[in-house]
Amino acid sequence: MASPLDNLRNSRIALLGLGVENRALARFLQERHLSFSICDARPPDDLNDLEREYGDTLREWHLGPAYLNTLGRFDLIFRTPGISPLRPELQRARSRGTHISSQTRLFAALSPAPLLGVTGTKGKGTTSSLIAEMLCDGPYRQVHLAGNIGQPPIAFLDQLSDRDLVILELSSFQLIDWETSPHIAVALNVTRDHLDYHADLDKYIAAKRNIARFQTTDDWLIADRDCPTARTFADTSRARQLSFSAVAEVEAGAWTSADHLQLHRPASVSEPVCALSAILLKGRHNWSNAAAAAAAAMAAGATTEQIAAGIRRFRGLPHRLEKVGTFGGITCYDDSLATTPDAAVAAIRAFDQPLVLIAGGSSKGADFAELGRMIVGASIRAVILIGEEADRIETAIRTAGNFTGDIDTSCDSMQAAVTSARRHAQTGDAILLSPACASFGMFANYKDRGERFRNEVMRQGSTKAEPL
Ligand code: UMA
Repeated sequence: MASPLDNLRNSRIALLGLGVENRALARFLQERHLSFSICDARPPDDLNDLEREYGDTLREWHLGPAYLNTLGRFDLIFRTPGISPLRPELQRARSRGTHISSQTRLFAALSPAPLLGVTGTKGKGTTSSLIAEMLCDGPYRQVHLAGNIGQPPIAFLDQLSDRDLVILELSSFQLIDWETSPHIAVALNVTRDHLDYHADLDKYIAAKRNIARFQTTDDWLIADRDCPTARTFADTSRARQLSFSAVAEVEAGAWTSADHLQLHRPASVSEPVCALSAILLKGRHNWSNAAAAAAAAMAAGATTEQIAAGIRRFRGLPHRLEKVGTFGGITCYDDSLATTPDAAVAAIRAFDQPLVLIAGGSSKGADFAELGRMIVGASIRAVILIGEEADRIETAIRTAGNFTGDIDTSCDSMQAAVTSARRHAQTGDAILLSPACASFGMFANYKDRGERFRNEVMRQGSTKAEPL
């Protein structure tokens, strides 16, 4: 059988969408003197100097609105995650014999190191990073963290050996066409998301399910016992199973009791790992992420002490309930990664003090009813709504009941939103950016949105917040 590298050598290759992933793949191909073409919706002016960058290895480029018209001429297309393999143009190319792959799939086929994959609607980045922290002194020569978190793993393929471990944060966009599953798979909560990409909720769940679907009896699946959807992943996996819960004891895996994170090794009894107060991340949802990480690290060979040390060291990731500044007694939190209503609900739940919430953004077909109920029931002094979903969120709040706080839908910039939030907040309150929506339209991405929030908070005179 031809190896994946032989296949590359004998194929007319197109990189479809030249973003973070396919730029890393282009470098990989260039280093091996394998030529490729580039197709991208962006106009030529946005992608200038391609010839200078890729030299002789670049065969053709098809940029701008007609970039999908020529797909049939390639043997092998590496799609960027943002382009669904179910798009009609890709389906047509496939029916003519073109093979559709991706940077992550190629990496999975070539990696000598075992893979630990983490998926779920929210918490993937935090959980993956926490696992890496728990395993950094573990049984591997080196532990690498990559995937949707922003690092394409093909970039470090050459450094890997079978004594390493690669932890991959995997999105549904990446998993949708996987035909293998990682050795250790972690299925976090799965709720409604990305319905602008997937035809319906079942298709979104089916994409995520691929993380476990092709596992063998040598593998491990760690599923969220508190999520009915993630629990069903066990039905289609042949792997050995662990679970985690922030609500009740599990038979094998990790869970949180009233005051401790507990590990339950198979055929043993539960043992405490650390006090819940050692988890430096805000919110109960992060107890669940810590339990998921502990169970995954246990499956990957970490000792209880290594798991506890990882938890104590981990201070969280940017844009996830990150403390970014204070105005006198008012603390500001950037939770820009909360791009779904569920994530914003979890963020609001993490606070004891009154809040001024900044939410809204672009549409992903989300349902805001639960968020509306949460806002009405929580101690929220005001809600500042921005972006195209502002009206739908306001309607959800008004439908949910009698909201006694203010709703401000007049802000058309982050500057105006922070100014309004400051006007409404009182000493002891928190200002929370937790948008419940995607960022497109007003911002380049969630990072840009979070950075603009932080910059605006600093510009308006905040002092830098002490880290957690
Ligand atoms: N493009 C097209 N046509 C399209 C869509 C995109 O031509 O229909 C082109 C764009 O013009 C651009 C290129 O493709 O030139 C970039 O596309 P991209 O943003 O899809 O891909 P990358 O830059 O490679 O980033 C991707 C992930 N992006 C998406 O899934 C949309 C990044 O996740 C990920 O960090 C990176 O690979 C490394 O793996 C981002 C994300 O929002 C952060 N992920 C979603 C999430 O977390 O909810 C799934």
